[in-house]
Amino acid sequence: MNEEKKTLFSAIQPSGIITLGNYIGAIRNWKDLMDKCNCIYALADLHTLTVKQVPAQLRSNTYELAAIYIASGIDPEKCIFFVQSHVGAHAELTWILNTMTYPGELSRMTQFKDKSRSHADNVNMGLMDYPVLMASDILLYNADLVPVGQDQKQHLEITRDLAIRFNNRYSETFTVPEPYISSVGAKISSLQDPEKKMSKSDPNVNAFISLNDDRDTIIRKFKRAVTDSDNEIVFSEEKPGISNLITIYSTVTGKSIESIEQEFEGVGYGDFKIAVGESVADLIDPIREEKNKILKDKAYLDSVFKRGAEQAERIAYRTLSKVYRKVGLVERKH
Ligand code: ATP
Ligand code: LTN
Repeated sequence: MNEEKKTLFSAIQPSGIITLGNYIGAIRNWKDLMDKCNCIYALADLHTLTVKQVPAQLRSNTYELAAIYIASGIDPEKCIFFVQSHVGAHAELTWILNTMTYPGELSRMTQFKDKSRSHADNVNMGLMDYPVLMASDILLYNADLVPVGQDQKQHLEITRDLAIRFNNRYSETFTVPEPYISSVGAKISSLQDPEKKMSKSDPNVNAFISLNDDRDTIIRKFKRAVTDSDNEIVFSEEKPGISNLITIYSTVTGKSIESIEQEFEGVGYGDFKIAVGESVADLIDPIREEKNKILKDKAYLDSVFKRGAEQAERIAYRTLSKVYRKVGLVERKH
């Protein structure tokens, strides 16, 4: 780790095949930050257990997500890249932080409320405790920056509160992290309900573009995307459907919103939707093909996980033993 560079931590849950929203809101920025920061990227598999998972599916989603990270340009030689459950310190720090977190802080979280509604048959303690595990992920590495989409901002606030609370109670220990949320693309909406975020666990497959979708599927989903009644390609809060498509097109092509409005002046929604679909397919096709190649070599992925866990563990356990000492637990002698 280069001491002069800032440390950055982020993670995605292997809870399904990732969407265009995850790519634009998270992974795309990770790549750009790799040369500027010491980057640590995790596969947050423990977080996925907060909702019911099919065990074999979870395992295969974890390999899929790892292959997608690499196919998207996250080079495991240039960052620390690991599976959360391989480093025990994450669960251990969660216990300590749980003793300083209040139920009221967790029960008011938007994600908890949303998921309690969508998984009403399984509102478990882990679902409520999700942000504390996330805080542990970040604080173990003393991350300065955490690149995430808009939906995770609240969880970053709890993380900051817990870091400050611990530092005040036991003396300076944790770095208080800053969220890094890009101005465009931090919230990509569902293609079927622009008021909702695009989510990989949406039961309606037409609501999201998955990184496994082929060109025809992508274009078909964009053609079916819900838009507003007028036919003008203009970005506006009153037109969330078309504005979402403009945001996607802008982030994927690098063109500004104004230049897109000019380019498509007088063009109907139908043609614009095809243009957005084509541009997204151009982005996703090579990533999907590369991902499928990488996936064939499980031994390679296992070796990446092994090395990443060793690197992460060294940092994480250094922080955890400091925490254990500060709260008064007796040190284990080796
Ligand atoms: P799930 O549907 O299983 O809850 P998710 O699709 O919301 O999952 P996460 O694994 O929770 O995805 O999020 C991974 C990253 O992607 C986070 O940084 C999150 O902020 C970002 N992200 C998720 N959805 C979007 C979206 N619609 N737009 C932009 N960023 C997003
Ligand atoms: N909760 C995150 C995934 C996640 C994460 C993290 C993100 C788990 N641990 C630490 C940033 C830092 C989500 O995006 N749903």
